[in-house]
Amino acid sequence: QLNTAEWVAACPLTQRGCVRGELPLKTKPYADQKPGTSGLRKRVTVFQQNQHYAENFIQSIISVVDPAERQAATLVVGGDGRFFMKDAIQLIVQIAAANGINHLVIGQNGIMSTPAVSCVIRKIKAVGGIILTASHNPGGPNGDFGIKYNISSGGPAPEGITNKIFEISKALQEYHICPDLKVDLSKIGKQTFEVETFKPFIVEIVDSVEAYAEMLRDIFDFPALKNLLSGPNHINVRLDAMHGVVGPYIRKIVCEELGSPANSAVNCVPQEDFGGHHPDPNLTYAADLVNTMKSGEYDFGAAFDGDGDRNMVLGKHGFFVNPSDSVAAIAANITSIPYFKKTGVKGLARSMPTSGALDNVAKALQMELYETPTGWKFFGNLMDAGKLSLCGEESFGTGSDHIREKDGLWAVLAWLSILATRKQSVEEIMKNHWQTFGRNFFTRYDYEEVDSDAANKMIKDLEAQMSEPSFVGKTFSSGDKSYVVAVADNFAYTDPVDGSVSKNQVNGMHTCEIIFRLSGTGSAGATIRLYIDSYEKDPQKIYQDPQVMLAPLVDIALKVSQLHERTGRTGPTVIT
Ligand code: G16
Repeated sequence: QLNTAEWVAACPLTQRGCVRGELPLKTKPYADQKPGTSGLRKRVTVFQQNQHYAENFIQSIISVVDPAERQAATLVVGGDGRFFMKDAIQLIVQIAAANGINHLVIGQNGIMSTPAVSCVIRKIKAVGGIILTASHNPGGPNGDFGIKYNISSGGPAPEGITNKIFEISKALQEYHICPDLKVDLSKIGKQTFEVETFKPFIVEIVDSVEAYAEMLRDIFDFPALKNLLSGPNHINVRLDAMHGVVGPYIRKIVCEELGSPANSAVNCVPQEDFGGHHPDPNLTYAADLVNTMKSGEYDFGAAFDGDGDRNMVLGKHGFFVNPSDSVAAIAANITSIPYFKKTGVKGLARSMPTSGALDNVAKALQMELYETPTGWKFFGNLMDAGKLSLCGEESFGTGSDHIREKDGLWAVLAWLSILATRKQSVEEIMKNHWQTFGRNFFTRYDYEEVDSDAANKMIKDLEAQMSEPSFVGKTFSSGDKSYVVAVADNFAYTDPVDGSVSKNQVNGMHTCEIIFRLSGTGSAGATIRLYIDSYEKDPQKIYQDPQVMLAPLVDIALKVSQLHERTGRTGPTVIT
């Protein structure tokens, strides 16, 4: 095996300085490159310190593009600006060139949000895209990195393809690379390179925001939004990009174009370590925004995650809109968004642990409702088949069939459209919603980085407990509340479009649902999620504090699972 320098020396250079790529480099396969809920996410050190680790995974992704199609293929590449992103992009360029991919479209300086990558893939009809992000996980040299493959629809690769990538990675003995090929990521325009035996290889650096902004102009009523944000009776907004990728998008679209003052947007310069913070838009990690909103100075607040696909919406005084309620409220007010007037509403969907708030709207408005496993990729098939227009997840994801990823800024403009139409506050809109549809009290407890063996054993024992014939019908009590188990199951999903089956998605007790699930996006140990959903339609009871309302169910869930005893934890890391 040659090291890179020896290999370069042994290979003839072409006239533009690119080493021919046909000569493969030897490597050894890794056994742990199985993509999770959304791509391969690991500590940066795993990518940096293991020889050829990143190269192997990139080669495995590119290997799923049919060799016969590569000379006509365009791939979109972009990331959330985190540490190691630029190194990874240079590797993608070198490996794509050596594998005969013809054309890469890359965001300037590598920056492109996950929804923007999805938008560009669709717009230019690329064969797919590679997104460099670990989403809401922390970044920096000791943080996380991630690589994710999206297909030509613009959506995350479905399990059939991620399994194929995994199989290739486990057997990989060599990869192809042009190690001398370097691109200038800062310069907008086309750079062409000669690669022997292939057509000239084109790398096109594009503005990170423009195509995405153009799409939003077509979806929303920009003059109405401009009036809301900068007209005579404008509202005050506070948008926190959390040093993630969405900063440049907020500045260009919300500030420059819709006229919101520059100081309404904070933390808008993407940083490699997200300023040392956790770029996760929830009540714990976006506490700065929550506290600022409590002052009452702002009417509307929102935070976004590292790659710009998640969002958290707050009203004046920090009124929190639970993500499961957020998608339900958007559905109930869908005519405020011009896009849906054009396309019609084909159906609604939510992931299984997401509360049933959306189901109530679907029922009332007689719309089709789909319940999928966790992971945005499951919505893509339904959208491609023309069955789904609007969907959301409890994990702060909201979006529609305008692209095939969840879309943080889209969700914020959707909410602002509702505010502009209804001329009410966020709190009034939500209270009105609960009066009309009833309220699903919802909470999620996250136990991050617990011991994997303990977490797996807990789930296994829960499965065994639930499959005992006497489990259904059992009564559990906490204080003066008692609940009878009506259903106990392990959620499985058969895709209504292609018939593919996803098993073992969750263990749960439905009806007043208590759900236990292991996260698929962590990078170390295991993260246990406990989800609780309880529906209330009595107007006297719908304004209670969810944590008070749900306390007995939390207590029962902890007793049944022995979660604290088994993990040695005394409480969750994050409560939503
Ligand atoms: C990803 C998926 C989401 C999913 C979330 C769940 O989000 O895109 O559809 O809801 O993971 O995460 P977990 O498995 O940890 O519960 P993201 O924003 O991390 O790409």
